[in-house]
Amino acid sequence: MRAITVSEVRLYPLHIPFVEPFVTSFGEEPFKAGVLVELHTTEGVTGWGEASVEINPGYGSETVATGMHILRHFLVPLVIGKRIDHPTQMPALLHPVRGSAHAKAGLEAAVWDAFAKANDMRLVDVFTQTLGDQHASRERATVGVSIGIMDSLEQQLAIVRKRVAQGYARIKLKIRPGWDVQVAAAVREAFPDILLMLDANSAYSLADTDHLKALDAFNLLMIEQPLSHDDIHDHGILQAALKTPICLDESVKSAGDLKLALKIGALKILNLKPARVSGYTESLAIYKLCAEHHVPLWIGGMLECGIGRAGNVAIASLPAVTLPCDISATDRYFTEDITEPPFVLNPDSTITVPTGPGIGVEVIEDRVKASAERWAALNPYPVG
Ligand code: OSB
Ligand code: MG
Repeated sequence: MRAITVSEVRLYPLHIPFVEPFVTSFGEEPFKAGVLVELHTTEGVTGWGEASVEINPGYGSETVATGMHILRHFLVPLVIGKRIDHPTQMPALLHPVRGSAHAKAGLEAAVWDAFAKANDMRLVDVFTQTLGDQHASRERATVGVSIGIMDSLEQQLAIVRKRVAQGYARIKLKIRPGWDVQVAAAVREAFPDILLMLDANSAYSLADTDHLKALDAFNLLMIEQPLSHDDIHDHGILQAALKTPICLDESVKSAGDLKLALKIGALKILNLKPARVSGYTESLAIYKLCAEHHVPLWIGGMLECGIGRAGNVAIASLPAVTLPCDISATDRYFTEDITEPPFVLNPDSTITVPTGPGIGVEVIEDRVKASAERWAALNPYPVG
């Protein structure tokens, strides 16, 4: 494999309007934010990565400002001038910086893309080469859709109807106290046969155990992250009381967290997001653990633009990803993405892995610049 040497890294704050607002138990995402990483190498290849930092320190604690700060002043200097023989060296290179998983994942993704392009390979084929031939891409990922909290049950049912008609393989509803049992009951009654799951984004505690038990009546595929983002222990206690399988999202930030959660029975299913676990190298380690231990696995999303989405589709196409993923078609999020072509939903509820080298989608530079300007014009805080 051909090594790459990093010569320059440019950062852009991201701002893309959503087609519909996205509300979770910790608030509303008014537009898609993030930091884009453009990485140049001395060999003349350009790689792109997306750091899924958010406007507020809600889901993942990192913001656009912390992402820009940590990348510019701490992470990027660790790779400038470095020769990288393989992208799996990235966690060791970035080791001096603790935390900042989303920022690290953005930079690591740009390195994977550049490395794949330097070797004229698709990103997914570099993943397979790293994992072993038995993990060849299925060329498409089976996908569902994540639906935000709505103002009324009627609106919620209407959007579920629309997404089911579009052909999504699984419906995920965001819940929070006051918007949970009655919503699950209404959607299950209207759609008796769909694959249905809920995502609480840490909105409950063990004191809600009896209330959450009521959800066992609705034949749910799983409930995602009911308890605190940093509490694996209590999920073990809750899982023992619930029939509905618990899926962890926020609580699993590394392969080590997953080993602990498996050992104490804190989950039956894993949502793997490359952004949450610091990047693709740790993601592949977690993927391998799930394959070895037969843990049902799916790939989650952070409402990514096409850059992050392409990487998510690539991982989601690997054979040990056994459940529908939170990767929807581009038109579910944006009227115009910053990459082309858009991701579309196939009639069999799948999204196809792009065929070009690296992430396989074209980054439209004018749109990247326009997006950074929109952030600068509208941003809620300066990013320096
Ligand atoms: O908890 O899975 C989550 C989006 C942003 C932050 C956290 C989550 C989500 C989603 C959206 O559920 C999934 C998607 O990208 O479609
Ligand atoms: Mg989640």
